[in-house]
Amino acid sequence: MRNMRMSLAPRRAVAALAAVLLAGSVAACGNSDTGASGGGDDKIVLGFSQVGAESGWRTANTNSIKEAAAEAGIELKFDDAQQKQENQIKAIRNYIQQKVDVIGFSPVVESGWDTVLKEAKDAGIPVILTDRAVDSADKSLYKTFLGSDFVKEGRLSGEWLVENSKDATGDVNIVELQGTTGSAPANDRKKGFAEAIAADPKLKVIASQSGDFTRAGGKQVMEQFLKAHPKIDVLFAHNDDMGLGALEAITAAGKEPGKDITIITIDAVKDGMQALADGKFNFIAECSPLLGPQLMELAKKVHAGEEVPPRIETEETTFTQEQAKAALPDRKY
Ligand code: GYE
Repeated sequence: MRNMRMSLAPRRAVAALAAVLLAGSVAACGNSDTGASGGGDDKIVLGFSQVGAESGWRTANTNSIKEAAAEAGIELKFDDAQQKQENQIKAIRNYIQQKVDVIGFSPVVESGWDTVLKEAKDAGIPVILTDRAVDSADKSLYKTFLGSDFVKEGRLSGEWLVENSKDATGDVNIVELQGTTGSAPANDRKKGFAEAIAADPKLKVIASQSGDFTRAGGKQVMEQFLKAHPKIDVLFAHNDDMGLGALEAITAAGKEPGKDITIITIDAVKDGMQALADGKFNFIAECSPLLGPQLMELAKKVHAGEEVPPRIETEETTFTQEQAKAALPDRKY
């Protein structure tokens, strides 16, 4: 008897709770229905996990995303992971818990995302990759990847060097400042560049190290390169910021950037373009950070359950010193 009474009471409580919850969810549905037809609050909520604030490119990218979200009427939850994968995983788990509508995400490194992406998938939350790729074999863990072709950027940089080293006699010694270790742009830019310069055996990479995509990193590693290698002919930096940091080290070592050492970088942010126009850099392969508007379009589409292409590539160009001078006055970032 006692047992029965005890088991009945909770059952009734559970039923009552279920009724309340059901009523609540019906009411919620009702609200969002009226919202769709009558101007209520049915905003799409996008949780975005950003890599960090390591470079001019990243700042422009963050601004583009924030502005585009406001323009598209999308509620943006934004987290800066300070270039740490564990912070990104934490942010994504928070978004899952908060039941956001869509998760957007620029992965700091390529590996190690399967578990958390699976959690998002199981929760029924679509994920959009922007800017950087993941190496997950299971492509169903995300809806699409919007961003640049980093291998191409590396290749275009290498091809320019091959073309402009034709008259050089003897070895051309190249040092390389890599981006963040394990990141898609560092892996791919290195690969594309190496493939292109293989066309000319006198082009030799004599040192290659990560400067973590930052000015401070670029300066510090370039100082080491200059100490260790008396003859450096070319610097290939995986982004403008590392190249800009390296400029300080080169000048401090009594060398003239752009003349004694040819400098090739990637991104084409304003400060990089200024250095190119000033003759301190020699060539930049562009990488566009203005991904916000396309990201918002994609967020709307995946939220509506529409099919989207699995890969969307950003359009970009390259700049010589003369082209930088012409483009600089209109450069927005
Ligand atoms: O080139 C660099 C930034 O992932 C394309 O990250 C991006 C890279 C960009 O820190 O400046």
